[in-house]
Amino acid sequence: MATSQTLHDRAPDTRPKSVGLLLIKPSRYDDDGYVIQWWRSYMQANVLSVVAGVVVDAGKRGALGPDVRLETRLIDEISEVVRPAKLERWLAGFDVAAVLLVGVQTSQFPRALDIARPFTAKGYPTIIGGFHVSGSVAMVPDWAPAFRGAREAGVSLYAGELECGVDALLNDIMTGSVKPLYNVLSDRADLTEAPPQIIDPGLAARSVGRSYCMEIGRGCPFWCSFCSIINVHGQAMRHRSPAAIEAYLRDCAAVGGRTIIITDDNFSRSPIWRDITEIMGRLHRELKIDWDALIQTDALATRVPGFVEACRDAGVKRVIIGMESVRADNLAAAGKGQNKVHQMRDTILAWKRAGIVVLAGIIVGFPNDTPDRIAEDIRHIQEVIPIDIPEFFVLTPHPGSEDHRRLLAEGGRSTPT
Ligand code: B12
Ligand code: SF4
Repeated sequence: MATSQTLHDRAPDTRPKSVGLLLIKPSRYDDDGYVIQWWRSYMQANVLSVVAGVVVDAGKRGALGPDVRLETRLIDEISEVVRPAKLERWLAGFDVAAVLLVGVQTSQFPRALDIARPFTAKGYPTIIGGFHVSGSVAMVPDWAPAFRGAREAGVSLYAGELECGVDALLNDIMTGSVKPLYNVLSDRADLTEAPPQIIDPGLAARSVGRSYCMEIGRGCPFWCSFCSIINVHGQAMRHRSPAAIEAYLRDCAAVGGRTIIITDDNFSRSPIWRDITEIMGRLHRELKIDWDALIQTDALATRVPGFVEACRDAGVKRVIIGMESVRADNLAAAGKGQNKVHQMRDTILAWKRAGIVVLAGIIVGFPNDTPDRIAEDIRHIQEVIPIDIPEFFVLTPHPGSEDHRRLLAEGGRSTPT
């Protein structure tokens, strides 16, 4: 039952003195129902370090009350087995404890619920946040029926960015009054003031190349209809301060971090790409660090004057491009008219001339696609477009995307979870 009590209303001797927050980034099930796990993850989970940074900062600011000891435990299930009994023993060591299921995407939501159940059964407040909840609440008018499973399991949902509602959530955790839903979607975090993401060498060690993710900003100015980013993080480009990014990179370097995954969806559209590449180049010279950085960007990025060269000099070794299709009709259907089929080859060659490995995302399953057309497209890519690593995805209308909204309006159904 929700109350309006705040921590500061309590008599000092009844205030909790220790808080344990268990942060889990769930994996997902494969087609046979097994949890997908790897010895090492492809890259460290950015959202874990961002969410941990926000709660640790709230603790330092006194949002948990005075003299409260906060401990966090971070698990990325892609490379670590979640053992509820062991974790419950950890949670039991605190006056107050809660479980945060972080960065939960649509494909991970069923797994997140299964992880949550043993914890809610023991009475621990358990909250799920991330793109599935945010995208659904943002774009599906009648989203609640699809979340019946969460309601029945006693799991709370959080829609929006944690920076915008962390104090209220922590207060409710501390006072035992966690609500079924938090919706802060009408707010967007001012990232120039945002707490830094934490640096966790333990998590990095569980990823290939001991990678550290780095979030420079959020948002993308384009309109692709399969994408939920624009409807959750928005089309305005927000960014952290260059000084904060420099401090983060220095801290990564201090613990031996060299592999940096820049998780921004579209680095070339970040208003501070020049600052960031300059900082990385400067640290490379000053600290003698040979960065191995990965970026994501759009296919037009090679036309931004100086961008490719600045990335090369900053230590970018791999670029992911959202190529999506080699068919103009597919690109038009996806609202991705900014990608020009006839420019693709030159785009890829520009990156390769700079010595940067090109990974390109290609979507199959557009309305006009047929097996024969897809086979023809693959041949065309092999013969004409010199991508190093093509990654194929099946077009999927994720909640939060315009495709999903339109299909629902046309009579489709959001999958119950
Ligand atoms: C990097 C990335 C990846 C990386 C992950 C690497 C890593 N280890 O971090 C890789 C390449 C592996 C990946 C894979 C996939 N991804 Co991806 N990815 C992203 C990307 C670009 C950044 C994620 C991120 O860190 N964001 C920054 C965090 C801080 O933002 P956030 O998640 O919104 O978190 C905030 C709030 O949600 C909230 N919050 C989050 N968790 C919690 C928890 C609690 C308790 C609370 C209170 C609040 C809270 O606070 C946070 C801070 O404000 C996003 C797009 C984006 N810009 O977010 C796509 C995105 C998340 N991916 C997406 C998809 C579809 C996929 C794939 C399914 C692609 C595919 N077809 O294979 C796979 C799925 C992987 C899987 N295991 O199932 C979609 C998800 C859509 C959806 N509805 O699920 C996104 C949104 C991209 C898009 N175009 O729509 N991805
Ligand atoms: S360019 Fe990428 S991030 Fe931007 S809207 Fe399109 S798919 Fe989403």
